[in-house]
Amino acid sequence: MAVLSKPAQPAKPTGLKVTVRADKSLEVRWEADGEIVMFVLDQRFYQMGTFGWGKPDHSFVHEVNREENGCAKLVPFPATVPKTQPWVMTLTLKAKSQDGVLSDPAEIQLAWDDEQTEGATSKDLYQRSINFERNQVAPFLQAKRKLKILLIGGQHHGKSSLGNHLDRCFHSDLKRFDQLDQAPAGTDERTMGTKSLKLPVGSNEITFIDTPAFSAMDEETMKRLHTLLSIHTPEGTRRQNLTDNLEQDTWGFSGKPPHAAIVVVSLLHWRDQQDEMQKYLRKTADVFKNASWKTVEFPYVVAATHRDEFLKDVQKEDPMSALQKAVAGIKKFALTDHVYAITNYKRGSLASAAVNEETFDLLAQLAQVPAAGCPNFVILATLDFLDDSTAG
Ligand SMILES: Nc1nc2c(ncn2[C@@H]2O[C@H](COP(=O)(O)OP(=O)(O)OP(=O)(O)O)[C@@H](O)[C@H]2O)c(=O)[nH]1
Ligand SMILES: [Mg+2]
Repeated sequence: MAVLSKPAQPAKPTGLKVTVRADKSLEVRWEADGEIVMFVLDQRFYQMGTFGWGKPDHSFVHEVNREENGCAKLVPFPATVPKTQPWVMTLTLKAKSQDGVLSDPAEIQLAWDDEQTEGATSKDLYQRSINFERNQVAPFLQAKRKLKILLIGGQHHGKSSLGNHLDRCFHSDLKRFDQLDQAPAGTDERTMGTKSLKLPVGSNEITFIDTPAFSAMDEETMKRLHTLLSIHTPEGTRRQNLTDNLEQDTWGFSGKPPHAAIVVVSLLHWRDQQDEMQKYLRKTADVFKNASWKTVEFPYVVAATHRDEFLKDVQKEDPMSALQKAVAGIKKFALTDHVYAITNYKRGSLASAAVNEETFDLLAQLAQVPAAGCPNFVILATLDFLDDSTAG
């Protein structure tokens, strides 16, 4: 009697890649060798935070005929999955032979925050701006003090994008054009000199000062950062001009020094260059802790940017836990509990309730710090006769 040989298992597809379009439809591409007639793509959605706990909340199977479609599939976002919730999505791709035998799976995981509708986006941002103005920042601004906040950090961590993000949030309008130049990914340094961005808060304003990158935290850079924290710097000041001239302007007669700073740290840099980032943050924190008169620390918070890319790229793990772990690590090395994970909104994007909340928590924290005893606040009480036009 002839022995029937078992049909061979096809090779697993390779190079599985997914691009997420703005409407969250997926461009899926891969490569495959051998006698394959079809691919089976299994798509599963888990509510963020429940991933790894059992059954998916939604699942879909897509079949791709190799002869007709090759090794690619455009997968629309399913109408039954609400975009207003954060999701973890897994894609499992198997090749199928003529004999109906399936290959081992190639897998990829993606995740993203909730997405508000256009109407909900402007309503939520408007409400948060009003609350911030009335409850958080009013006591400081009512005393006619203009809050000046520095945006500092390494190259391409998202300092200028944070300025644009805050501008869009304060105006409750994510369609606003960029106010500060951002760097296309991978290019040279974008911001070469300090640039102010004044944002309206009721009848007052907060000035955010975008700065050139402070990348390697060597002794020279630390001195320059110290100078930047301690004196008023005219618009357009370049990094190399921040010499240690603290003695010349201790009392800020040429203008008011900044009140606080946002240290901008990309979660992607933190993930990929952790040793380097740990040293960088510790040295930056050292400068803040010893900024003015070496007795009182300079107020700062940390914006951990690229939350969207970070969540999207987490594989085989609950993305929210991975994010919390990264934030905890940044807190430890930046020597502060005030670390907020955000996505800098680009023009035309939709907001996420989670990101709006982190953004306004960061701002609320910043508004608390100067009133609570920043040394510059004490100086300002005596220097309020200064014309604001000199204050930059
Ligand atoms: N996906 C995503 N991209 C971001 C985010 N923040 C910034 N980017 C992108 O990261 C790149 C660098 O952003 P910039 O704002 O120019 O960074 P920078 O720190 O001002 O850069 P320099 O001025 O050159 O030091 C740009 O391509 C931004 O669009 C974010 O939260 N998410
Ligand atoms: Mg910049």
